[in-house]
Amino acid sequence: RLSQTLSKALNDQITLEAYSAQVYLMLACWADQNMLDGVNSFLMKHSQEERVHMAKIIEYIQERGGSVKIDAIKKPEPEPKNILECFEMVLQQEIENTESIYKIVNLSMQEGDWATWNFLQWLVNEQREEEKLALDLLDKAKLAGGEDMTDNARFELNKLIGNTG
Ligand code: OFO
Repeated sequence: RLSQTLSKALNDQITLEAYSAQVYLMLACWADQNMLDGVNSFLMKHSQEERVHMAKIIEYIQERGGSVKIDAIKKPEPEPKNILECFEMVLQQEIENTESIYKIVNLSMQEGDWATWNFLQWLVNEQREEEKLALDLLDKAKLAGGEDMTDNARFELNKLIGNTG
């Protein structure tokens, strides 16, 4: 059975994953309004992935006899000013999420709750992949010219990122 401490930490993580999903939604809508439809579709898909993470943590808490309390999600802001800022925000969000997950991994280790430790390894791997993806997106946006992107570069970047999974 989950300890109170781990239950609280996992509940907070649910809120953080929900917040992540909102950040991606906010960025996706910004992209849509800035003629970045490929970027928009990538970010929309990713927002959905964050909700999947949230749902998996909810299921895990319930499976281990803990209780889930759904909390408020803060407003994601500010909107980015350009594509580089947009992907910087993606990277920052992922780094913060990784740090939070590492703290829970640490807690599970201190308690010798190996089931939770084991469950969290899946999230640790997800975060590693997502941080890498965010760094790649940033590189692609820089190569496309960053803030001074030509229309042609914008077109190519949209195509490229729209096909990124
Ligand atoms: Fe939920 O993985 Fe990103 O933040």
